[in-house]
Amino acid sequence: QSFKSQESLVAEKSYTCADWQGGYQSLTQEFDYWIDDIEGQIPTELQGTLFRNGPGLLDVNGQPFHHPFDGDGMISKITFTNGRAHFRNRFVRTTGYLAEQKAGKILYRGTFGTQKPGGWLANIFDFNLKNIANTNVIYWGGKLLALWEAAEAYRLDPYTLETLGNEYFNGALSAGEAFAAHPRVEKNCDQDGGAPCLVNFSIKPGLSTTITIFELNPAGEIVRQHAHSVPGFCFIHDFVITPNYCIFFQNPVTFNPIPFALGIRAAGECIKFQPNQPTQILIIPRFPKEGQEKIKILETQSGFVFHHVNAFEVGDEVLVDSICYQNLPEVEPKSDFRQVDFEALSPGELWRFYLNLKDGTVRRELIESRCCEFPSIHPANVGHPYRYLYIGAAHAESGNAPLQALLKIDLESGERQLWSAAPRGFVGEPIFVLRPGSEKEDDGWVLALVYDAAHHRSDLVILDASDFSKGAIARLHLKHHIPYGLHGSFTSE
Ligand code: 3ON
Ligand code: FE
Repeated sequence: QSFKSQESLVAEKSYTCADWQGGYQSLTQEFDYWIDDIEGQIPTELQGTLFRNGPGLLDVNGQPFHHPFDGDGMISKITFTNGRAHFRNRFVRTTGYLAEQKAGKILYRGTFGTQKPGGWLANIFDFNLKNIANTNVIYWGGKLLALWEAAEAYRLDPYTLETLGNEYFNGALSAGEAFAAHPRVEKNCDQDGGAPCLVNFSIKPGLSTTITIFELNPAGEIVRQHAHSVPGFCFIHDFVITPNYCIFFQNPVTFNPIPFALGIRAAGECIKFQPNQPTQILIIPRFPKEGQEKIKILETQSGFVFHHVNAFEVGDEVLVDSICYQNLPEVEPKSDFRQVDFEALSPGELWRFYLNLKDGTVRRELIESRCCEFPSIHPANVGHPYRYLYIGAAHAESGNAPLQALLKIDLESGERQLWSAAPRGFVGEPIFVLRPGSEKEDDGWVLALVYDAAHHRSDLVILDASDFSKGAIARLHLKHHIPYGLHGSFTSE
C-alpha cells in the first residue's frame, strides 16, 4: 500500500492541463481600481510602477487565434504608493485591434498561425502581418512604449494607458521599420560619460538579413545607429550587450516562404529548426571604428535561444548566459495550442557560453537543467559581471512543464532558492526591483504575476529577493485573471 502510493506520488504531475488552460482565456474587460484584497503587507519602500504586456485577447468574437503569440497586446500596470497598489489594464489600440473589434471578426494573418477565415484563397499573397504590440512595455525618455519585434513601437500615455500612435523617434525610424521587443539598458555607459543608455535592434528579414542597432539617450533620442547584413534567414528574438559589443544568437532555422505566400501556412509555420546545423553567434561592436572588423561570427552547437540572461567581458572572452532549447517544435497548422503535450517538448535550460574573441572558439557549460524561462537580474549589472538571477521555473526538477515556480540562482555559490505556486498556480516573468538605497545585489523584491486556477484570477506576488524561503511577503489578489503574459518592466519614476 505505502509503496504504491509512493510510486503514484512520483508519477503525479504538479499541475493539471485544465488548470493551466484557464490562463489562456481572453480578458475582454478593462479595469481601473485600488487593490484591496491583499495577504501580507506591501513594503512601503516599494514605490513605482510595474508595467506588463502580453496577449490579452486569444480570440476575436469567438474566432480563436491559432497561437498565443498572435494575441492582441494588453498592458497591465500596478502602481505602488505608500504601501497601497492600484491596478489598471488597457488594450493597445493598434490599427489591427481597432479594425477587428469593429468588424467582430479576424481580418489579419497572424505571424504564428492565425489565418483569415476562408482558407488559402482568403490569405494568398497577403504579406501584411498584424502589429499586435504584445511582447514588452518600457518606460524610457518619458515615453511608455509597447513593443512587438516585427514592427513599429506604439506609444501610450503612462497614466491612462491610452494609445497615442506609432513612435518613430523624431523621424529616425520610418514607417514599417521595426523596433524589437528586447531592449537592454546599460545603467552606466562609459561612451556617454556614465549616463544610462538603451540599446535595441531591428531585424529585416530576407535572403540575407539586415540587423540594425539603435542606441538611445535618456531623453529617448536615437544617438547611434548602424546596420549590418548577415547571410541567411534570422529568427532572433533577443540579444545581449556588453560595454563594447552586441551579441546575437542566429538560431539554426530555415524559412520556406512558398506556403506562406500561397496562403497555406502562416509565416511562423514555415520556420524549420535545423538540429544538425550550428548556432551562429554574431558579435557586433557597439561603437564601430574605421578599419575595425565590423562583425565577428562564431559557431556553437545547435540549439534554439529565445532569451538571454546577461553577458559580460572577461579578458579575451565574452560570457553569455542564455536559455537554450534542444529543439524548436514547428507550429502545426491544425493543432490547438491549449492541447500542448508538455512532456513531448524539450525544456528551456540555462547555459553559459564562453566566446573567445581571440581564437574564435566557443565552449559552453550547463548551469541549470530545471525547465526555466523569463530571466531577470539587478538592472545595474546589465552587460556586466553579476551574481544573482531570478527566473520562472517548473515545479519539478526535471522534465518539461509549465512555469509554476520562481527560482533564484546564486552563480557564485551555486545555491538555489525555489518558491513554488504549484499545484494550482502558474507564474509569469519575475522582475527584480531594487530597494532604494540597497547595496547588496539581492537587496530588493521579486514581483511576478501568478495565475491562480483555483479562483480563475491572477495575483501579484512579492518575494524578498534576498530570501525566497520567507515565502510571499505580499500576495495581491486581482479581481480577474490576466492571460499569461510575456514581458514587462518596473519604473520608479
Ligand atoms: O524573418 C522574420 C523575422 C521576424 C522578426 C520571421 C518572423 C516573421 C517570424 C519574425 C517575427 C517574429 C515575431 C513577431 C516574434 C514574436 C514573438 C513573441 C510574440 C513571443 C515570444 C515568446 C517567447 C517565449 C520563450 C515565451 C515563452 C512562454 C512561456 C514559457 C509560457 O507562458
Ligand atoms: Fe521575449
